[in-house]
Amino acid sequence: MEIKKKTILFIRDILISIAVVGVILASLWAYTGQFPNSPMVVVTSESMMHENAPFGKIGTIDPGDLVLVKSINGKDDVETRGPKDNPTAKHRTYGDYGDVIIYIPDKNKDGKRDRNATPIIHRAICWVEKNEDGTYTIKEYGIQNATSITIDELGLHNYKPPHSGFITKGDNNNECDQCGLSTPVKPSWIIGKARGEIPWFGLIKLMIFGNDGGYDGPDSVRIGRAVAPKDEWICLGLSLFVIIVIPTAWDIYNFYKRRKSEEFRL
Ligand SMILES: [Ca+2]
Ligand SMILES: [Ca+2]
Repeated sequence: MEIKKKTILFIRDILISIAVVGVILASLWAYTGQFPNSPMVVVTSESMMHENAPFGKIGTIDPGDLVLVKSINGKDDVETRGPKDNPTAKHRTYGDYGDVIIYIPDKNKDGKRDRNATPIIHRAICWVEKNEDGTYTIKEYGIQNATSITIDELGLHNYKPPHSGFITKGDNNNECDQCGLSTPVKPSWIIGKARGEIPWFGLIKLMIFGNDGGYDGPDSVRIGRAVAPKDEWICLGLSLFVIIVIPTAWDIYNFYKRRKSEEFRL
């Protein structure tokens, strides 16, 4: 083949690749409304894991998962779960009822989100309304005009939050975030709600950037700076094998086959 023709084909291939990536990115941004920020996040911790997850843990949020972050249009755009045994939400996401949200926490509890804090990805359980007279109302739990909040299953006892917001909780945690991680989550602190799941591939990022303390189960395996359950590593390895090794091997096979037939002709 002439060099000129080869060059044209090479440039064409590159342009097609760029176009494909561009279309994918554009549709992810269109869906999530996050432009120019990343439409996805990599999950680092075990706080949303479910014990009974199947091999590979598809359908729950685990270390190394990538999830889409869909912008919200205010408070009513988040569906809360409500009580564990009597959920108020109809739709299920990631192994339980209600929406999972990604938000910037208020760790020092001054009523403002801490801009430099690592975002938290946890389930929205209920909305606490701080009334004008200082009492609290939580519809999901049947609490009305109470002087303080006590909900055993969330670990809240005589809780008196400084403002209205969402009570949030990791599915794998015993207590809600408002027991220590953050004050109730104001809608403006929410980056988005979690949608979809690309399992395992976030581990590639975590191998470089790390997720210390992200997972400490008995089947934990550390590769590079990432620590995750063994089955996730196996699934990542198999996926990479299918995506990279098999097509490459096929190309090499064809290359030698062609050379053989050329030799034969000579
Ligand atoms: Ca998962
Ligand atoms: Ca703060």
